[in-house]
Amino acid sequence: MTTSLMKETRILDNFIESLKQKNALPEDDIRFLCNKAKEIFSEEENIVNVPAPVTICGDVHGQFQDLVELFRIGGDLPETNYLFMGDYIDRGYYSVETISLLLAFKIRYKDRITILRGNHECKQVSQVYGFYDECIRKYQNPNVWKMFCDVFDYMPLTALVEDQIFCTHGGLSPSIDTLDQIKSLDRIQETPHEGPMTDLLWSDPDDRCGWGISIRGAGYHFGQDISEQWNHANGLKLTARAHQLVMNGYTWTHDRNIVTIFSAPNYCYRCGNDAAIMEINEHLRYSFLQFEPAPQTEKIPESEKRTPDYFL
Ligand SMILES: [Mn+2]
Repeated sequence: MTTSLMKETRILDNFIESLKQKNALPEDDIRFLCNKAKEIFSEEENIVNVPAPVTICGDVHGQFQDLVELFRIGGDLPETNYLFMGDYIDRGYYSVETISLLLAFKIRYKDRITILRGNHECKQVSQVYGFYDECIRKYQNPNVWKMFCDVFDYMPLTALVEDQIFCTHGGLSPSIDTLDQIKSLDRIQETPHEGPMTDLLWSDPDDRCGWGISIRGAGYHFGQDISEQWNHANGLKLTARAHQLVMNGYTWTHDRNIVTIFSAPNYCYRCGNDAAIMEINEHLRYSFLQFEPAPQTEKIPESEKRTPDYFL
């Protein structure tokens, strides 16, 4: 290992240790993290090929103690490989620490952790749902928020586990029939208001057949016929996604063509739901690990608890 790499490894290990103690990093350290993360993300394709075994995770939403609990339940990096499907920020009280730790892990063990973009990882949403205010509260200026938002534009949109499990934050798109169409999207940009990239981050499965307008204001509803056709046409066993609160932490829909995984227990510190992660072993067999909220070491003030918005 070269001296500079050894130095970088030491710096990152220190960041990770400090973050695990729930200390937000100074602005200069965040700049270092963001620059490195951008370099790594920009080398990744729109569809990241992920080997099994891997543990697939859904929304985290700034619930930092619960993310630490997730790693305790699921196993530490780099011994356990992880695939996160977006929505690291907003809602919870510790978005800065959450996204910092995930980026530090990405830089330290880039082949062991895949980090996809969620619909919250953009300026427009994170300005309104908590991340912006948290950055101002912790740093007294918007620099850190801007740096993170810049990184969000580089995050990959989807992943493919062993060519058989397709993963994305929201769901499918009427403009996308094949995986090849995702590969050709120009993703390095702010999430647009509409179009294929937006649909991947915003859509939801629905009981009704075909495509429907989403009440979220972006993306679409898609029925079981769409999911079956998508998985069949692309040789997939399953499509995994996050994006919706589910009380058990995971739920099957569309005759097991779709699985939803949600990894923020007691979402918004008040929904009373379990969280789950999905372990995929080397034979592509899956099992779910459910977990409850980590004990809060400090009380979240009522004023900081946000009302859950099931549409985002
Ligand atoms: Mn979401």
